[in-house]
Amino acid sequence: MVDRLILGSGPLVSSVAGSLQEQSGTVQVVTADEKRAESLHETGVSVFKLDPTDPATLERFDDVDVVAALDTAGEHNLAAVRAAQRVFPDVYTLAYAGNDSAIDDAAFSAIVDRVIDPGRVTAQFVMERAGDAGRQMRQLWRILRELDSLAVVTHDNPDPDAIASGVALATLADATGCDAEVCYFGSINHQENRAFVNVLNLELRNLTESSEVERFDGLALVDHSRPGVNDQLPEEMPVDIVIDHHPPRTPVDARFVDLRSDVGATSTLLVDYLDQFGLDVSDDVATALLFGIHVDTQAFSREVSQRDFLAAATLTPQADLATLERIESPSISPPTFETIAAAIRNRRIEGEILLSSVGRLADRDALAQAADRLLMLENVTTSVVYGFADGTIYVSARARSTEIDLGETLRDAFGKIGSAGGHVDMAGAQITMGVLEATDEREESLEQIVESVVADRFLEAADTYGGGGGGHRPGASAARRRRRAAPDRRERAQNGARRQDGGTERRRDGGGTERRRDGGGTE
Ligand SMILES: [Mn+2]
Repeated sequence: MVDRLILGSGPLVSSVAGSLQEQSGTVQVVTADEKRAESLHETGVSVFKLDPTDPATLERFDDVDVVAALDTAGEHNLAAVRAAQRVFPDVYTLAYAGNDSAIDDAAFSAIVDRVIDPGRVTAQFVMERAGDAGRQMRQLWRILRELDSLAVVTHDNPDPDAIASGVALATLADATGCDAEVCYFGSINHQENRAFVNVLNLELRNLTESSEVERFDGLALVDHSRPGVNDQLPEEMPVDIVIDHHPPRTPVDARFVDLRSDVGATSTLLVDYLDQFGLDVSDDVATALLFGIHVDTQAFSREVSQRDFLAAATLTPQADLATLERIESPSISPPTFETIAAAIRNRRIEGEILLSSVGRLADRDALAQAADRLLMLENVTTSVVYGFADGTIYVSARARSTEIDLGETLRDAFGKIGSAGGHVDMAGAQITMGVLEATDEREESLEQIVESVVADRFLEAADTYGGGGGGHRPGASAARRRRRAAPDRRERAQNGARRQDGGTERRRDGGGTERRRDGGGTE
């Protein structure tokens, strides 16, 4: 039995036969070229030095699965396929059309099951790289080539998408001879993000001073687009490269700008560049990028595009899914566990709103996680968890109701006494306690103060702003009616809050980002 019969002479015959050798099944080459036959024989390929266009030659084979006629000359391939079809009438045939225009395309495709047209393949390859689509890639390449070193800065308290994009851009830079380092301000606190960095051996530099960036030849921003907004760089710092998927609020100034808000993750854009550059990345980087897309699109459910799926598909063969599994279910630190426990224990429910004070905070990132968990409770559509540390009250809120706009509600409740902001479905606030903590040593009363400051104000604002309070509150239904009557505002709030933050509070960037981003730090 011969699985694959390869007919003809030329370099394609050798390369295809060589590759097929490594797969299961048998490969048989028939070529009239003596030299080709010899060299193939030396590499261990089974070869007959015979005329492949003669049916009598092919009769010695049976059970052929596929015939590939790969001679340099198209007309030889046509003749070979004709011969093969006489001997094996039902076999699947592939043929290389060759470079000569002497043969008629139509005749070719009438006979052969699948024609390989080198002109079309080459044109497509060239168009992808020399056409409009390749313009960005070439420009990026040129800038990277110019720079000796590059600081790739993520947004503060980077999430997996920012980290993975940074690492991928550094890989691109390295390939052009530019020495790149991925840098960030803030911290990586969430256990999942820490596991992500550690397990995948991602090299990141934690910056404390913006002057540390000055020793680099160039500056790139990933997953955000302006210096000084969601990073600690001076606003006027010149930027060489911006790659981001958040729509900018103001024009972005850099030598190279790639802002595509129609994709779900910056990692997707980086996969595109890696592909266009023809670069292979390490398994760790592939895994990181896949995780970045996974997290930012909330497992391909939120703001996901065809490009995100394609990028993920490209990464999947290389990505280590077992490692991803380990990252996704990291162990939780005892203080975080305690905070979640306290939040569950201390919960009170007003309609569909769950409020819980956790008291003094050991780990601020635990707050966001507690709010996430408590939102899972039956009949609860909004969770608000708060605690205090270092003279500041921290609030983390989550909603799964479409009736309430958390960002607006928190701004309304705490904007005047602190900083607040965020998205429709997740938001945060912080309120400086000022003299309160200093004058009162007793924790019990502190907690009472926190309770009245946070819970009362939130409920009041929710009445005016949302209706997440559910049916029992008379104001809520009125607010609901108002909201329904004004769908424009609603829509704007949703789009705006979700997308214009220049970084968003992804669940996994934990309280860190929430506190900086949603805490009034945005424009
Ligand atoms: Mn992102």
